[in-house]
Amino acid sequence: MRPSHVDKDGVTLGLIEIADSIKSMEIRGAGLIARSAAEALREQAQEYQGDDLAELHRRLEEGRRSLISSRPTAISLWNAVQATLRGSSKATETEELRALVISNADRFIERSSKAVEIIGRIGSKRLKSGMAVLTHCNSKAALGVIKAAHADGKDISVYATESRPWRQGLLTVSDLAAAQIPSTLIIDSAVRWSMKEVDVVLVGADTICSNGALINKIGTSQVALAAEEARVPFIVCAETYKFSPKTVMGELVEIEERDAREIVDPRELPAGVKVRNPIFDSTPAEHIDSIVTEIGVISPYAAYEVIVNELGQESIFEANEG
Ligand code: RUB
Repeated sequence: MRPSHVDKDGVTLGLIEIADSIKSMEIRGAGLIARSAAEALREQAQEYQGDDLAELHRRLEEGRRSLISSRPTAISLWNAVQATLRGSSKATETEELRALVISNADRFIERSSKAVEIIGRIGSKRLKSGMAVLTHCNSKAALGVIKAAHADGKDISVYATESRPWRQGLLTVSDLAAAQIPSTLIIDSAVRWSMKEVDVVLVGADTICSNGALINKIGTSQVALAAEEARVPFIVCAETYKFSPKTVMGELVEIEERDAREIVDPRELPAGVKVRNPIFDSTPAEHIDSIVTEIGVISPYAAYEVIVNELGQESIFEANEG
């Protein structure tokens, strides 16, 4: 009889729950998705107490596939899973494999959390007292910069977009309120209207392509255009594991499209009307002033170097393998 905390394939219910929560967006935001995936694989390795090496490999592979397929756009998820399983094919005993996955996962989670902290410190140097920041959706990395500036005693205020249809802007203003940072919530279509009062735009990233394009919450590209028109700097806050080795190998980023019912109840629509719900978009490098990463402030055109130097040739080879 199989234990109650694993499914018929030996995948832990904890991992299945995490993959389901990523899919349903209970776990959301590219950084958190990545850390949760590493944690799920860690648990998968820890749970297996047998000594069949092939069986542990099989369980990890099942878990890997189910996590990777949970959401298609954020490369942070793929990078986290690859980093957690890196070197596993060389393990010759179950104990060695278990220990490797656990230590890889711990290292990824620690580095990822630290990266957000460092980005906060670096990015806050770009904010001066009295500045108004506009942010889109709900990005821990972007909010980390705002909070770090506030903690340094700077007087910062924030315009937060509602971010339809999931309204992550409400999370953003709650988070800011908890940190006692004044914020103003606006509907997405009020971005251009607000830009005259904004000094800088800070957004997060789901993926940064090798050509420097940013993939982030739908509407980000419109925010960038409005910022450019008003000569307001558009700055991206992104950990290096948001950069995509897959794009180096020519792969295009899949833009997730979700159920139309997230936008509108079909009963409200006349017959025959189609609804589309793409939830990310691409902002070309030319509209981006800089990217704040944990290794410093870079130009979007340095994305390729970040992928090669920080994620390594190995990740580019793995990306080629699929
Ligand atoms: C979230 C989103 C965020 C990035 C970066 O989209 O687009 O800007 O994921 O977030 P969703 P972070 O709500 O659909 O996951 O900086 O927290 O990683």
